Amino acid sequence: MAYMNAPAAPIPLDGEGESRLSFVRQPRSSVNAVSEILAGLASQPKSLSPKFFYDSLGASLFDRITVLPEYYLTRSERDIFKRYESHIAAALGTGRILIEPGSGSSEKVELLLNALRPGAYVPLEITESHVLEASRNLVKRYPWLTVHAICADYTGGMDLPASLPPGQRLLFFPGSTIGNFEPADASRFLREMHRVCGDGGSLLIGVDLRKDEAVLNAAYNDSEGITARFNRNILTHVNRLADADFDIEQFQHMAFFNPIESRIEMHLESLKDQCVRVGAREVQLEAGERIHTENSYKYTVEGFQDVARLAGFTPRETWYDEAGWFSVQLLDA
Ligand code: AVJ
Repeated sequence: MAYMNAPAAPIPLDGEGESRLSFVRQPRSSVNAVSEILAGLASQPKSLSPKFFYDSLGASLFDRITVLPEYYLTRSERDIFKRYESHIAAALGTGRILIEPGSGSSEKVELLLNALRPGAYVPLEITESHVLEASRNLVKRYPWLTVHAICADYTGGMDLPASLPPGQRLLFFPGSTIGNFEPADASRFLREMHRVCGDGGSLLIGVDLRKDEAVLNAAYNDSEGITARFNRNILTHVNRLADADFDIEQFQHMAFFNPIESRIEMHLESLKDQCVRVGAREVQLEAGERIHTENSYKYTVEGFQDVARLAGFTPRETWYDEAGWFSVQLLDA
């Protein structure tokens, strides 16, 4: 990759911390977004990648989901980080090179920064404004912290700049984002994280667990309808990305637990026979036909550890919230 060897040029900062922040950017691939959208809508059943949920409205709707009474995932994980902060830090030691794919606003890592005291923090985030704002705030708030920010789509693999400081690596992948990956893609991504970990590296990962179906179904069908708005907003985003004319009023949110696949599925169900223009193409939908927008796999601890072992990891420790609904797992590369 061309960007791999590009020097990490320090970006200008007004305030303090400039010398502790560098930034590199992977060449944009928005052309691929359009062909990915078209391919998904041409397949049977129709689908859209959940990564298209997150335009700025989608990101703020997701933030509202995380504080809903029914959506326990974020709360449970935060409880684990707070409660076991010192255990996690003791297991990992300080001075690690802390790498976070899909870092967003870097909120979660802050819960562990003081305890982990990493040698450097390396956030990888597709939205440049998010990674820059988060990184600027971090170097201001943590005067000892060095940040190497990378704007990249990690789903295509992680090509880290050769200029990263040496040291034992810690990959941080919270939020049960791994649940969005199909089993084959989860295996592939775990192998990729194993490669990036290198010798002596570790992975700290948040994994949502299989539980009572009523709890799972409620978490994705909240009474305020925020998840429904989040789901339908993918069409608004696709309208902009691919010059399409979806009318979100003509689609209904649908989310349910599929026990055979052990996953929550989200779909958008067409309320009528309709024809939608997507760029130069036309997409036909029948009444009741669905567009599959997300899977959120729910693992058992043992089931996830088996997958991780096949990717080369050795499970070391697992921490749970009080209800035992969510897990944070430490795996050695
Ligand atoms: C961010 C992928 C963990 O699957 O629970 C929340 C996204 N979708 N409500 C999840 C989501 C619907 C969330 N992850």
